[in-house]
Amino acid sequence: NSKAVFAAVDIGASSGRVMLGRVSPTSGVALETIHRFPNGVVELDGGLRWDFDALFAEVLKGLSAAAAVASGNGERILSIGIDTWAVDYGLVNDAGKLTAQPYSYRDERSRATVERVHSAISPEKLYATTGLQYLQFNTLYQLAAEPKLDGLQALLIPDLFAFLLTGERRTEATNASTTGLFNAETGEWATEFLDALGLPGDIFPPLIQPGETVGTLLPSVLEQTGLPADTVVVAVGSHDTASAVAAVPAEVPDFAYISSGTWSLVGVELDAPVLSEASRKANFTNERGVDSTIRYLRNVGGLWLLSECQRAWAAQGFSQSLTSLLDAAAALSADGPRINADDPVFTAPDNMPDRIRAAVRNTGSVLADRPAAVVRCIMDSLAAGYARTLADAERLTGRSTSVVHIVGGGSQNRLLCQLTADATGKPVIAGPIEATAQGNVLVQARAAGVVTGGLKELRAQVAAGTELERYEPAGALV
Ligand code: LFR
Repeated sequence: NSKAVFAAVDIGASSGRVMLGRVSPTSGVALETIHRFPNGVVELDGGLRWDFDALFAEVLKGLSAAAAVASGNGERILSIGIDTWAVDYGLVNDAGKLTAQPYSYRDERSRATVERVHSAISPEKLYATTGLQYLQFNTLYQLAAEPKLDGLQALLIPDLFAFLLTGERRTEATNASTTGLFNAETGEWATEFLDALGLPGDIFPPLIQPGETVGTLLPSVLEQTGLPADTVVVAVGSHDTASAVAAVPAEVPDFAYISSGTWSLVGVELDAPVLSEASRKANFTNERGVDSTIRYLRNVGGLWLLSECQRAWAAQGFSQSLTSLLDAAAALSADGPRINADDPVFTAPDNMPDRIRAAVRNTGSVLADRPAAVVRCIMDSLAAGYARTLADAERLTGRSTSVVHIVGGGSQNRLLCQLTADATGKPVIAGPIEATAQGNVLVQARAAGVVTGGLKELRAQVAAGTELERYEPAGALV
């Protein structure tokens, strides 16, 4: 009668990890990182791509280490849940082979196809059905850039992992909602758009909901990992942001959230999509959350700006720890220059400090040539972007919010959290850092019957298991 544990595969744009999640029905999720590995876009075959083969090898390595740890503890891994970034996909042929390493959304090939897609389906019509914010790299624009799709199926990145582990082809619904080919109201594929764009009707496999079982592991996977034969892959909020939002430790209904990592996803949770023209013009998205909720949010720039600067500085031989950089930035004045952190000029990799300096110059200001000044500019700009986006969300939904939860890597950035409280005028509750993995594990635990309830109950589990930090806005009476 070994104790049940869950494996979470959580891969972001800069690193991936395989974790073991132990869930107690009263004190939340305890995560143990079993294997961590780097990720990043690579230049390959004339494009910016993900080295999927290398990632899959790391996942297998992590799962076999997890199997060894669990069996050493007398524990049993009941299931595996997988989440990654959204939008991107790999093309698989009839024989189940990946035809190329998947393109990254940071590749610019889809820029050229946007107009063609919009001449087949107007942006107004696209939004009224899908409710998806316009981003040049949304899946439909990427698919429109493919030279050939006959006989191929597109598997979104987490679904591609699940397929290689189980042999089952499915599209998990929260991630399907980022394709631009998914109906926000019905939760089904927008097949009329597939037709209008001349895409094969079965370009995506059938939908699966978080909590449903994808399948058991292939014999070759059992052999390579040493996992028990009854281990299953369970669909979770496979879009990392969906898992993160499911694990926002909110205790009041009128909360806003910021999932802060490579990107910052800023918004509120709704029961039904907002598909108005005003919402389209403000470029808010209606992506699916766990339990068919709507993640009403906008992509704001994120810590990508910072990590790309650090990469550039390290290449120039400048290496100051992030902590001391942030301390130096915190000591600078709050009225320095700002940029629009969401500007697509920051999407591609390389030369980030130069691009930020150029953006500041375009606003008529000057940015000092010191890393701390650049870091301060990024932090002020992100906090301003968060405040602006939150105000837009309140206006467009007609709801006010009383508290802002920051989850993900950015929740440990004290400067960013305080600046966000100051800019929004609302208290900020920071944590957990690993919200995505927590959401992943909790959906599996619920599917296994270890925890029960809706998102409210899952969130109470997160709150019970996390030390949260609270930031009051400057000038507030506390
Ligand atoms: C965050 C995220 C965002 C999505 C972006 C690209 O990791 O998943 O939600 O807009 O990556 O896929």
